[in-house]
Amino acid sequence: MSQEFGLFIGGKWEVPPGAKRFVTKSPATGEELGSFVSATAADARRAIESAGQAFDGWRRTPPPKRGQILLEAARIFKERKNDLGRLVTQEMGKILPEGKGDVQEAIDFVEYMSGEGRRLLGETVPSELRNKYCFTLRQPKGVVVAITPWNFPVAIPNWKIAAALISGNTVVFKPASNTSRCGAELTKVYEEAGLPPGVLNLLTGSGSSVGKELTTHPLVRAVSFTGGTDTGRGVYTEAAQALKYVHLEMGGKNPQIVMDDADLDLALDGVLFGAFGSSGQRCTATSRLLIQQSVYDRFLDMLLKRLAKFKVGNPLNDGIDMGPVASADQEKKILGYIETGKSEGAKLIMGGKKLKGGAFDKGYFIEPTVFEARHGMRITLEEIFGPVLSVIKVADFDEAVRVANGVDYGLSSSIYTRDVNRSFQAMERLEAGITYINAPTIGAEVQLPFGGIKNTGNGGREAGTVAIEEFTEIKTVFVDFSARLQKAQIEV
Ligand code: UN1
Repeated sequence: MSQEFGLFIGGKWEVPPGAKRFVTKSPATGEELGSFVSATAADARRAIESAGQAFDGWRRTPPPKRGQILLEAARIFKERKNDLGRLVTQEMGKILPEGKGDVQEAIDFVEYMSGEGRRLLGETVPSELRNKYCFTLRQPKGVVVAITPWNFPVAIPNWKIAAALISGNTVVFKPASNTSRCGAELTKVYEEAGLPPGVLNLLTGSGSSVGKELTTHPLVRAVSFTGGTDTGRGVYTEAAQALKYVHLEMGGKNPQIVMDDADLDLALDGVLFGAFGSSGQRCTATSRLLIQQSVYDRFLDMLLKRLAKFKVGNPLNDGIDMGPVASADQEKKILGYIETGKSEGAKLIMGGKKLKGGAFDKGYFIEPTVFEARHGMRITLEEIFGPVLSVIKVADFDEAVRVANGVDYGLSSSIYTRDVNRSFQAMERLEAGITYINAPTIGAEVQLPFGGIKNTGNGGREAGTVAIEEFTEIKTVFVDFSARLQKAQIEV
């Protein structure tokens, strides 16, 4: 099914003369999925300029009309949900129900944002003077850049693109290289939905070739980035010099706490889904399991029994619990962390190896891995972004909160308890942008804000109605209909 794609600039798919190409491959089978242009800095400039030219027309398109185009895009996404879900699974490696879930999350958000076209609310505030109105308007920023990761190759680009478009911005979209096919297919959906030329532009290729242009070009007003902390820090620093608005969404080291009064079967289902869904490659993945000591042995035993039956294999097949990790780089990094865990004295109690033999040899498969660890070891502090869970024994609720908060990240968190007071204390005390009560650390819904504190981000939120804050400027308007000079603050 491999196919050749160009860049999408100014409403046209084009292959620049002399363009270099790269391919994407399934991390499960090695099958080639598409060939793409490695965009250069000059291509990035053209994409930004085309977005700049399209801006005036798009910003003047009434938001409800923009919403209609989004609704049409959502309809096409729905029509193609199975095919796109399959593509996500093939190109990124998450199991098929999760591949389709990725597309569903995009559909949900694009539909939600289409309605925002009839809101984009401002505020009306009284004036201190007579015959004067004061209110605010939301206006687009201009050309915005969306730099997106491979772990949600359809959902996350849409979180950014749909919020940016409904707000009246034009977009340059740069997906992660290894999920370029998903990036190209979703761009086609917007093209077919009737987006005017230049409103959405696609650049494929490596961030090192186009990154500088995307973060510093004078026409770019905002950069929205989801990905690793090191890359995010680089984007932030470079864009800061050019005074761009930057929104960052980065790592996590998300804890699931299991108290001794929890429904343990429910907590078990939660941690399996949270830690090993998408092979642990979510920013929201459960990477630490904090168990209260009185139920520690029992819960760990339940976990290991279930994991022993876990099926790892081709993510397109039925009955598979976990697919491969997304790339050779991912595999190397995760296996490296497993070695780190062993060498710092964590006890490996499940998995820990690359799977070999037969079909496994064509891909990057790692066993679901569990360590008994002590808080403070590197594997309990750093984001691994793979199927590796650190289990930590805690004496009581206070220690659970202290350990949960004892990391540099703060995206998601979860507690299983039947004690209603405890659950509210957890809501208040866990340092994270998201807290789940009796549910795993993954599974955010699009109508609520998504994002984290500490090194997870720089304060913004995606999804929910607040998503548009990232992509709008507030204009304050004063209308004086007194027909004379009125002076605020001045005594008369
Ligand atoms: C991410 O991991 O980068 O809550 C996003 C979740 C998904 C989104 C995750 N709805 O796990």
